[in-house]
Amino acid sequence: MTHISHYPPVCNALEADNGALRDAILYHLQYSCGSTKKEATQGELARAVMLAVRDLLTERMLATEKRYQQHNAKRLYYLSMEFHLGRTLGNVLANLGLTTLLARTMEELGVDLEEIREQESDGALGTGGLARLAACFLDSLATLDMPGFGYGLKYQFGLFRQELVQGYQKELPGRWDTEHNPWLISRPDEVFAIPMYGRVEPSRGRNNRYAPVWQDQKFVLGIPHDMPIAGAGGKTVNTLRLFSARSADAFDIQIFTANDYFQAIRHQLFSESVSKMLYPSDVDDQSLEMRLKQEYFLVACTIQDIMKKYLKTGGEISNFAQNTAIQLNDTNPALAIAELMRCLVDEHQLDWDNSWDITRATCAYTSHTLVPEAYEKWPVQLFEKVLPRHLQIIYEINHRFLHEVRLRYPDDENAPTRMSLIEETGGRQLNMAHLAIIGSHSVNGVAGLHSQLLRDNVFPDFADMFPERFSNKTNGVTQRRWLYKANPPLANLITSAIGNEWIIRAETLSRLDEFAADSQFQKQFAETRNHNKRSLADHIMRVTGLVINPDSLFDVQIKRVHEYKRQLLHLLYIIHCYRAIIEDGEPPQVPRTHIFAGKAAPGDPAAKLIIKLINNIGQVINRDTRTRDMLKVVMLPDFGVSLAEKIIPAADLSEQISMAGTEASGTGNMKLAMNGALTIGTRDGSNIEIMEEVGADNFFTFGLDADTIEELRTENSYNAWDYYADNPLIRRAVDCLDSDMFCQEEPGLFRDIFASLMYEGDYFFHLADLESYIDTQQQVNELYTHPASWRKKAILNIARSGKFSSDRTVMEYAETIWQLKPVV
Ligand code: 26V
Repeated sequence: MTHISHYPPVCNALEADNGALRDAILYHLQYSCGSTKKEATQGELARAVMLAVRDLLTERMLATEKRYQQHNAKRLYYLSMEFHLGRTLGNVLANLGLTTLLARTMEELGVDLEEIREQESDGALGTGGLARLAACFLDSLATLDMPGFGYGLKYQFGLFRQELVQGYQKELPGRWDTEHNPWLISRPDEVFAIPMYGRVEPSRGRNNRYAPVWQDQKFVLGIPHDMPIAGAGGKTVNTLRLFSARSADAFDIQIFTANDYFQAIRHQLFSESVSKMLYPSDVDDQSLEMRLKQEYFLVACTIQDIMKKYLKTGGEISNFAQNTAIQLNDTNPALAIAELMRCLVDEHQLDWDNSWDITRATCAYTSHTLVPEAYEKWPVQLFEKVLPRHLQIIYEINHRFLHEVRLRYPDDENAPTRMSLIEETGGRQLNMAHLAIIGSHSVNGVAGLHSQLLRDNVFPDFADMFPERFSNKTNGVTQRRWLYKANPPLANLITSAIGNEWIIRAETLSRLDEFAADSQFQKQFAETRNHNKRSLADHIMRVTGLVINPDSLFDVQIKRVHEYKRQLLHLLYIIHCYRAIIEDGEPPQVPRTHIFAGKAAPGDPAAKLIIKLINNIGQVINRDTRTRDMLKVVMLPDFGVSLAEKIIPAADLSEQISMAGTEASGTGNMKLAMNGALTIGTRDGSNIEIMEEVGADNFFTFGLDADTIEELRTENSYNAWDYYADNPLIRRAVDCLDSDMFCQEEPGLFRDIFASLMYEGDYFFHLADLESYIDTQQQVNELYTHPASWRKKAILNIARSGKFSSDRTVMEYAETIWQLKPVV
C-alpha cells in the first residue's frame, strides 16, 4: 500500500506541489474509489484526479463565501434552465495554472494526463447557445471576483448524444453522470419543499387583509448540489447550484407503513421525474406539464434559497433588492417574478405595491431569440392546475398593468389586448415574455441588431411604454476556455508576442495588430494552424475513416442544425462546386474540406433531413474520384463543447450564414474569429459587430440585410422562381434536390427540401442569397491563394476580437443592470 502522507488530502491550491497533489490523488484512489494504483481503471484514476482537484477548489470556495459575507456583498443569481459546461477538469487546471504540475505528477505515476482528460464526459445540461453563454458568464464572474451564482437543474439525462446511422441522426442518452459526478457537492440537509397543484381558498389574514390559502398541494423536494466555479488565478471560486427532485413521501415513513407501498413508490417516481431530463427546445404537448413543473421547481427552489441566505445576513426584507439581483436567462425562469411576489405577499405579508417594487428592482430579463415559436406561452388551464396561486398573482399583475396601459394610451383601444399577459386568441395562454418585461427593471437583447429588433418589431408597445428598460448587451465568450485552453499552440504564440495579460484582459489582444504583417510571426502562426489542422484531420480519420487533406481550406459550419441557420445554403454551394468540377471541368482554385457538426431537435424533421442531406452529399462526393483532393464533405457526430474545442482551432473559414434577422447573436462566430478563422457571414446577430471590430476588409459578407428581407416579406414580393429562372447555376444546384443524385438508394428523399424552397416560398430566402454567397466564396478562394494576405487577416481577426470576451459582457451587465461589484 502506498504511504499517504497528507490527511486530509491537500492542499493549498496555488502552493500545491507535485508531492502533495500525487498524495491527494492516491488518497482518493484508495478511499474514494476503493482502488489502488495498480488495479485502478482509467475511469477510477480520472475520478481520483478530479476529486483531488476539487479539494483545491472547495477550500477556496469556502474562503470566497466568507469574503462575500464579510463584505455583505450584493449577489447576483443567474437563473437558467440550461448550463452547457463541457468538461471541467482541463478548464479548472488552466484557470488555476496547474496544467503543467498535474501533467508532471501524472507522468510520475505513469499516466498520460491527456488520456485522463478524455475520460471526462461533457456536462451538456443545455441545448444551444443560451446554455453555453451561461457557462461562459460563470467563468467570467469568478474571474472578475464578482459574487455571481448560477442556479439550474441537475438533470439525470442532459442533452442526447448524437450518432449518425446511415447518415440519419440517432439520439442516445447523454453520458454525464449526475449521480456520481465528482465535481458536485450534494447537500441533502439543505432540502427545500416545493408545493404544486392543489387549490386556493379565499381567506382573510391579519387586519382582515385578503390572504388566500393555497392548500392540498403535492410536494416535491429539491436537493441542492454545488459545483465549484473557479475563476482565472483561483482567487475566487463561486458556485453553480443545481437542484434535483426527490419525492417528499420517501422521507415520510408514515406513507410507507400505511399499507400502500406501491402507491408510495409510484408517487416517488412521479416526483423525482421532475429533474429526470432536459427537454429539447421544441417540447411536445404531452411533455408540457412536466416542463412547466421543471421551470417552477427551479424558480421555487432558487427563491427559497436566496431568501434564506438573505435573511441569514440579518437583512430587512424591504432592502432585499439592494442586496440581490436575479437575471432571467430567457423566459424559462420568468416564473421567478410570480414566485417572488408570492413569497413576499403570502409568506412575508408585505403589501402588494412594496412587493412589486422589490420584485421589479430585483429581476432582469434577457431575450435570446427572434424565432417566434421559441417565445414561451402556457395554456391557462394547464397553468391553473399546476400553479393555482401563481395564476391568481399573474391575473392581479395583469389587472394592475392593463389599468396603467389604459391610462397611458387612452386612444389606443387595442393596446391592452396587445400587451396583456393573457392572450385570448387560439386558446387562452400566458405570455411569459410579457410577464418577464413587466416584472423586470431591465430587458436586453444579446447583440445590437437583436436588441433593436426586439424594440422595433417584437415588443414595440413595451419599448414605447418603458423605453428606459430596454438595452443591448452583446454576447461574449470566455477566451480562457476557447483560446487559452482549447488552442495551446496559438495561445503560446500569442503570449510569446504580447505577454499573457490577454488571458484576463482580452482587449490587450489588440497588441497583436502590429504582428499581423510580420513574416516571422506569420510563419509561426502558420505552424500552429498546420499543427491544429493535422490533429483535426487525424480525429476525422479516427471517427469517420475519411482521409482529408490537411492543406485544404477547412470550411467549418458547427452549430445547432435549424432551417434558419441555413446549413442548406452551404450545401447548395457545395453542390454547385461539385457540378462545376464534374460537368464543366472547372476545378476550384483551392481544395476545400467542408466540415459540419450539429444536432437537430428530435422533433424537427426538416433539420433532421438536412443532416441526412449533408451525409449523403458527403458520401457521393467523397467517393467520386473526379473530385479527389479538391472537395470533401465531413459531418462529425455528437457536436458539443469538447468537439468544438477540437474543430475551432483548425478552422480556416467560419460559416455564419443565417438569414439576416433570425440569429439573435451567435457565439460560435466569436470563438472562431478569436482563433483566427475568417468569417463568411450575413449581416445578422453579432456578425455585424464582428465585422465592425475586425474591419470589413477582414470579413466576407454577403446577402440581403434584415430590413430588405422584412420589406420583401411585407410586400410579399419575394419569389424563389425568379432566382431559379434567372441563374442557370442556381437552377442546376437546386434541381439536384428534386432528382435522386444524392439519394439513389432512397429515391425522392430530398424532394421535401426542394418543395420547401420552390413551392412553399423558401421561408429563409436561400435562393435570394445564393448568388451573392457563391460570389463571395469565390473571393475566399482568391484570398486563400495568397497565404500571406490570408494570414494577415486571420491575425487581425484575433487581435480585434477582444470585445467578444464574456468578461466585457459581464462587466456591462454588472455596471448597468446588476450594480454588482468585485469583492477582492
Ligand atoms: C428555440 C427554438 C424552439 C422551437 C424551435 C426553434 C427554436 C429556435 C431557437 C430557439 C432559441 C433557444 C434559445 C437560444 O439558445 N438562443 C441562442 O442564444 C445564444 C446566446 O445568447 C445566441 O447567441 C443565439 O443566437 C441564440 O439562438
